[in-house]
Amino acid sequence: AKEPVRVLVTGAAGQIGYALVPMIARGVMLGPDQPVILHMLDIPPAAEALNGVKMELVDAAFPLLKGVVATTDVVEACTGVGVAVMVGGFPRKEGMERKDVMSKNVSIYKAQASALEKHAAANCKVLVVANPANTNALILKEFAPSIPEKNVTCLTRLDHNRALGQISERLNVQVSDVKNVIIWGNHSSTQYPDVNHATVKTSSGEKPVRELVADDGWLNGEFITTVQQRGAAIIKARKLSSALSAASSACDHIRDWVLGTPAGTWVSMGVYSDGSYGVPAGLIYSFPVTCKNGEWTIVQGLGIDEFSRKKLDSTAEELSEEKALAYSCLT
Ligand code: NAX
Repeated sequence: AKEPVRVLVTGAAGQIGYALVPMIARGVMLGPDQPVILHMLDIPPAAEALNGVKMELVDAAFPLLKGVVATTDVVEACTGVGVAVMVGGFPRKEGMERKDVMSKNVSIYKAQASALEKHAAANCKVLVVANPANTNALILKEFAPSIPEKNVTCLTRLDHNRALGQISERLNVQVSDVKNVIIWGNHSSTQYPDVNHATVKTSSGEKPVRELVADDGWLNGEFITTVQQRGAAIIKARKLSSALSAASSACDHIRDWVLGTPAGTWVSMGVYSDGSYGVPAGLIYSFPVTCKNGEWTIVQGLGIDEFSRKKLDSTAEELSEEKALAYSCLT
């Protein structure tokens, strides 16, 4: 039998946490034959609720779940973890300045970076979900210099899956037959959902999404804004932000990273830019990636037309500004 992997979920008493921990305990993230020990971290005001989640995990009697640590102690939470899913953060409240929210998250991610660096398992893989996800991941990377930069990523898979979902609804095809959309850039409304290389599996082979949809007006307009604004649409409908879709996409992100992407398929991940596609190096930016042997690689050589170029650049610009703002909070 395999040794259990310790999986950290921060912000585990929150609503994404509540959807995510049972998925991990069922093997959705690391596979149906991989035992896990869940490490759940939250802050003292949420300690009692966190303990309630632990009680429910015990009650659900998950066969793969070999232990649960529920704690408000960052060191205990980080010790020995092989996967860290960072969902905890400081949300933007009404009337708050962007800089104040950034400053709170910078101090959270700085502290948690140090704890992970000192106490996590070697080669720990980190996924940041909490917003501003790209910039929180960048801060975590900066303050955990001994964690390889390849191991620090942020979640844009939810946006990627939303794009697949929109194409599948529009064409009335199975979502599993749609592939190779791309989310470029920031997990924010400046992200660029790109279908120029996306295909659909049909009875007569793979066909480009552009050819099947045959409506560039929709693809260059409403499709993009629907994906960009989907988070806001969910809040409007549910009075709460996306949770089950975020949790499911976080599992997809880690599963593909650890177990590999299928041949001929890429996914979107926020990763440390090496300058590919003219994106400034030193940002955490969402790119198309393939994964093999536990490592992601940016897909190279895709054509970028003029329309796309502008969108890649403007989301990069926003990330550069966020980075500058985050650094201005470090005193
Ligand atoms: P909740 O407010 O329900 O949960 C957040 C939890 O984090 C709370 O229990 C809180 O006590 C805890 N927390 C706060 N500070 C902490 C700290 N320093 N250490 C540990 N835990 C801490 O929010 P939820 O709806 O679960 O969303 C969590 C985060 O995901 C938010 O930042 C949200 O903006 C972000 N999202 C990111 C998405 C993505 O695709 N990247 C999509 C969904 C979501 O909006």
